[in-house]
Amino acid sequence: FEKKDSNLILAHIGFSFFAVFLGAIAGLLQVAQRSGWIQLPNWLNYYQLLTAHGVLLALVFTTFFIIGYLYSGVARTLGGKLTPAARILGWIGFYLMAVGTIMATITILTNQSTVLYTFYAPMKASPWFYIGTALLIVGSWFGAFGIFATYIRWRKNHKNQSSPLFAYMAVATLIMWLHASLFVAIEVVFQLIPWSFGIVDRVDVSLSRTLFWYFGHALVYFWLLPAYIYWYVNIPQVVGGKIFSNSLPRLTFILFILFSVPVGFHHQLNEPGIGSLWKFLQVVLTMMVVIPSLMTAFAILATFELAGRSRGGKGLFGWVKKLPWKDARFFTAVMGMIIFIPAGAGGIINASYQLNQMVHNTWFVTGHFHLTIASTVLLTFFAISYWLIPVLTGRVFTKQLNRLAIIQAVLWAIGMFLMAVIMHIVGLLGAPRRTSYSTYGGHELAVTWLSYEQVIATGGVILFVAILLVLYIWFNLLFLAPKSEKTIEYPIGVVNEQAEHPPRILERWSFWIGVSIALSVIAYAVPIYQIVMHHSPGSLPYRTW
Ligand code: HAS
Repeated sequence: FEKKDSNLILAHIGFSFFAVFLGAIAGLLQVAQRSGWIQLPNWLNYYQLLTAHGVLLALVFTTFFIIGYLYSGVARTLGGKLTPAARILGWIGFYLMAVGTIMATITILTNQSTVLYTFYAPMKASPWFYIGTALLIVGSWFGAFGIFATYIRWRKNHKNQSSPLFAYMAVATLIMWLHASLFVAIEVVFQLIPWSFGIVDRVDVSLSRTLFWYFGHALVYFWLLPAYIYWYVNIPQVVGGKIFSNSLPRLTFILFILFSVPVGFHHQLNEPGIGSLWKFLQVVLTMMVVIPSLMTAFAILATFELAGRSRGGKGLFGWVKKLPWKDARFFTAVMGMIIFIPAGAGGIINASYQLNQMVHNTWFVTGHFHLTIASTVLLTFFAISYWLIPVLTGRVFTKQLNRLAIIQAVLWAIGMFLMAVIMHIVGLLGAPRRTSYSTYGGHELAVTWLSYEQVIATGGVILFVAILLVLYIWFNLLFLAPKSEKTIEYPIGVVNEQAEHPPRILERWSFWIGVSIALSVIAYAVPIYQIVMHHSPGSLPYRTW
């Protein structure tokens, strides 16, 4: 990388690590409080810690890391460097996101924005929290525009060619992100900021939650798709194999552009004010968004099998042994993939209309997203960092660091087993999510949850130790590990020779954006119209705003 590019990428990645550090401390303290292990001082409360944990890890860490990673792959695959415009846009985006994060974090730490990471109205935060989150989102748009600028330059110079897979996937991810995040920006700018400044007295709660979830489920794919990019594009090189197909991954990402957005009601299945027909439609669309993940499972296994066989693996499963299990860049990510199998099954349970009545707002859901974002995605991001930072700093991911990274991944899996799996079980026994320690006056049912809570907190402690390990590895890779004499390879997989040429239609973005908007209009136009016309109790009649 040119110095100017590696500085930009390192700034994003480095900032994201800082968020991990603070977010993990908040996580440890809140789980210890909820399980009755500690009492918090007067100036700190459980919900405040839960807000910091969610905002810093789920919103801040992910956004910075993803933009940094996407910049790296786009620079690497589209001519080896970013365009000057991309660099400028990238830095503007970085500073907007950084200032926004600092503003939001200060208001959380001073207990002025204890509204959790979903910031549902009518819980009200300081206006500076909303302005901070708006800056985080708008900053990420600048990052996206920088990537588009580099992509457009490449397309101009390579007429009638399919773009490299990494760049294609980065563009698809960001198209989906722009579409979805526009709606949370509308919620924040037109509803929450005026309301928290006192310019309007009330907000339409149903509308604000609907706008949030329009964005909110696509958000989870904004986290997942970069992990899929690693699985599809980088890992084949790490395992010494080839990318299985050149079209299937592109189709997968197109399906995510189409189906990530019109599914937000599966978070609102228990909410009044939305007709069950519309909820059912979105449940069906949710089942559609499962398909590209099943395609991914197939393609990744095929890639691994081809790699294992090319290394001499024989028989039905002999190829599994030939995979580089001792390489943390592989092992850590595969741990995430394996966890995604039960995690995805949990998602399908959540999405099943009737079953959602059982699990909604219980610890089952918290367990689900600790297996998805906090395991599958996070472990994949750890694996990425183990080669990306060396590429950027020129420092070696030594054998000793590799060994620590493998221990880290094993600890993570054990910690998550104790925490997230038990959360699923106790969730089915009725334990609610998002409540501080309570025995509910010694209620018979609530008392049965207590022993599970001890196991969950133990898992939390193990996860915290694992986070300290990863922070140690990152610190070494950034500042201490020995400098390499050779240039460190950025692993980009090569497509299998037998793979077909991708159909041109897969890169006609305007067409897919059009279909995506049409699907969202079908899924959302009528219910939003109904919410606005029959505004929820306590909110302003639509006519006055
Ligand atoms: Fe979810 C709630 C449904 C995926 C995150 N989800 C959440 C929340 C978060 C979240 C954060 O329908 C809580 C939001 C809140 O605060 O209220 N989710 C789904 C469905 C999927 C799904 C159907 N979720 C995710 C992902 C997330 C995530 C991914 C983060 C990254 N989720 C829901 C629903 C709710 C929900 C409801 C609301 C619940 C409620 O009532 O509040 C699907 O996308 C899942 C599909 C996945 C699969 C798995 C495929 C497996 C693969 C692994 C392959 C393995 C290999 C191993 C190759 C079908 C791809 C190789 C092995 C070797 C040996 C070599």
